[in-house]
Amino acid sequence: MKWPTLGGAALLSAWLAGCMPYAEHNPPAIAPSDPNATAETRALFANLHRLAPQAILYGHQDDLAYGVSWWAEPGRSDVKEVTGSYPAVYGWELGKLEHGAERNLDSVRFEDMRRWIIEGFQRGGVITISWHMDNPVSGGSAWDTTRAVYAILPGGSHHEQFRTWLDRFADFARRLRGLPPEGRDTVAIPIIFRPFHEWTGSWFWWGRRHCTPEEFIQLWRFTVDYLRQEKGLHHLLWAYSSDRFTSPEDYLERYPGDAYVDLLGFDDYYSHQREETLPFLIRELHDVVKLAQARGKLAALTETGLEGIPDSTWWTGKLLKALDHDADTRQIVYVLTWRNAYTIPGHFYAPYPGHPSAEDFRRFYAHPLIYFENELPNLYSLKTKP
Ligand code: BMA
Repeated sequence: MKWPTLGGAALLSAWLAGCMPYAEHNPPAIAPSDPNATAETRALFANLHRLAPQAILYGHQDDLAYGVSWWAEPGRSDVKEVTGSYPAVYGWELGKLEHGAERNLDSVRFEDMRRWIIEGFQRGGVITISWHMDNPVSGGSAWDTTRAVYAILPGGSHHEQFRTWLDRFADFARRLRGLPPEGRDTVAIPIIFRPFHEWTGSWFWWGRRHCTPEEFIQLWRFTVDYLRQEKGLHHLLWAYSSDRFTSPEDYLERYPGDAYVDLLGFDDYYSHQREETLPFLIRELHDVVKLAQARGKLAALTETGLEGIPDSTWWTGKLLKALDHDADTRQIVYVLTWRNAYTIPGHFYAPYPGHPSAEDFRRFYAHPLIYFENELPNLYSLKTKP
């Protein structure tokens, strides 16, 4: 199959359309924003597009690394122990990689993470990566909101340091190679990369109150260009991921342009909790789906979950109710719940065997719209049509 690429004029019109909510591209190109994306990255993007109307992939953060009562045990997964399948999407987190640390901010060894990423990919799963990177100016955590974005932009006092951080990311990303399903040679594992997430909130140093839209857009574009052009990474799909948002205009406030984004996502840990707030979540789903469709992009609920899952029918009673609300909400390509860290106090977002919501989670698993890993077609080849 021949893939359209973005030339100069197309780039300009893509950028212009990026500034207008719901602007129709005529028709939007179904190709990654990186004209040099690897074959597997193109295949993943195209196959997720094809799957979007019929499937929502379930994802879980740190699924293979630990569960509520175990740590780093080969083959284990709370999700698998409850449903019989691994999740279809694996979320991983890089916080502390910027310092060349051995473990991330949640104590996961990067070498183990690499192994688990390869494992998940080789079983046909989808990999997404977030990065709670420390504050480059103050040296504090991602939650230290000392102004920093302006300082890491080209010409800024901490720009060289930021390049070093991206170099460390590039070294890690380059070593993510595995054998695709039915493949004979190892390839670069396509990654849905989701930096600077939840930017509509102000709890991280890249959040809304701590930088201007122009600074954020500049930071995003620099990051993409640097990793693509200078580090030669072509296995990344870029996820622009807000927190809760109020309108398409609100969502697009810091949109860096179609040439820099592949997936339109948002995180929402709130609107699914009660019947009365579900319409807010449904409206958000509609907005990202329509904005994504107009641009030939993917749409996803990039993070969600009910901490400690105190509602035993939350999976089908709330989450699925929103996802399966109508033909538009069903276009979301994946939903990811956060990590199973500990039970006291409950910081976990997927059930484990014996948890009161386990039975409902199995109903969620069995629903035809929801795909776990064991239902995935080969997403990394264009030969097999899902
Ligand atoms: C947050 C919490 C933190 C964790 C961070 C990065 O939402 O789970 O405990 O350190 O994500 O994984």
